[in-house]
Amino acid sequence: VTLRGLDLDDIVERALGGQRRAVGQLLSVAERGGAQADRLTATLHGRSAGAHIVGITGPPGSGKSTLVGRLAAAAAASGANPAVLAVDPSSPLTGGAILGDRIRIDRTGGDVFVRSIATRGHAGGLAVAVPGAIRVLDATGFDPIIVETVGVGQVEVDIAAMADTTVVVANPGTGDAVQANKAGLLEIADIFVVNKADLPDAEALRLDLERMLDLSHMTGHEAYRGRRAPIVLTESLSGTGIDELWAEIIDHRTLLDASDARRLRQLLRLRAEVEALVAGRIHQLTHAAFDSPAGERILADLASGRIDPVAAAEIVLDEGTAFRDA
Ligand SMILES: Nc1nc2c(ncn2[C@@H]2O[C@H](COP(=O)(O)OP(=O)(O)OP(=O)(O)O)[C@@H](O)[C@H]2O)c(=O)[nH]1
Ligand SMILES: [Mg+2]
Repeated sequence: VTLRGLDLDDIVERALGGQRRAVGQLLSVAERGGAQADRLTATLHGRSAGAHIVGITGPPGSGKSTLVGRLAAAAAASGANPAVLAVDPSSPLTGGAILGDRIRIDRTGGDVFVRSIATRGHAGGLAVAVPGAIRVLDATGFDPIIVETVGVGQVEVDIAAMADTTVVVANPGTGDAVQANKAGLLEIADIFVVNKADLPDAEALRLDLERMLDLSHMTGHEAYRGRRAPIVLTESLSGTGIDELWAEIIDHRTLLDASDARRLRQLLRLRAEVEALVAGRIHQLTHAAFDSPAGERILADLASGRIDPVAAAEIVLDEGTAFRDA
């Protein structure tokens, strides 16, 4: 199997040897999906170094990219080897925003490895492409892996499911606390960041968040009921509060490591990835079935009333592989 004329195994070897260009090529494979991505998964599964995965989510424009650039720089300064994955979960419309992200991050992140991935067009979507990309970065020695996603509905909850530590970003004077509450973000946040704390009412937002957390008893991932998510005030433009945020992330990591929670989260992640792979395959199988002569017969039988839709679904599930391979 080749990647633009290059051998995948060769690229894997060079990526494992630390060549960043090769890492980038593997990320492209994971992003595209398909047979090559499947082979990459088979090659890299079992080579996980157990990198800490930090998810950063929040509303558009809340300063996530600026924050992530600072955070990655702080991680690197402490001796870690961070990578940043900026996930574009949505439509071609936002495609341009990501390039902007990359430029901003590069400016503050120095030598940090930064990569944007778009998941439109990927058969398994975000739920397959992002774990694939994380697997590449983990196996090739990056730790922590910081995943930035624009907060658009369900996606941020999905990203939280992929992270060991989820950081939810909010801004003063925006009603973000109420929004976060409505979107179910209070439940998924392990750490809150009030970014743009240089703006008025940052302290008021902190109090709002504290009150909501106290009232709702929603304190981070389920395994941590009883721990109230810390709230860190940051000014990403100047870098104020970033060291404190990095310290809170390390604290949370230590907390996870001290219990079974880290392993449990890993199992949940793998399960979610397999579920997404199965869903993707069933999708493909169904299409293949109806594009085949047998599928046309099923449709004709449905139309004439010889079989009902439930029976047709059973036939596709039972014999779909044969249809596909025919
Ligand atoms: N005043 C102030 N502005 C900030 C701060 N952090 C970021 N900004 C500004 O907020 C704007 C958005 O910053 P980004 O880092 O692109 O925000 P984002 O959340 O990544 O945006 P999207 O990826 O488009 O959702 C930029 O103009 C930043 O300069 C801060 O701490 N204070
Ligand atoms: Mg951004």
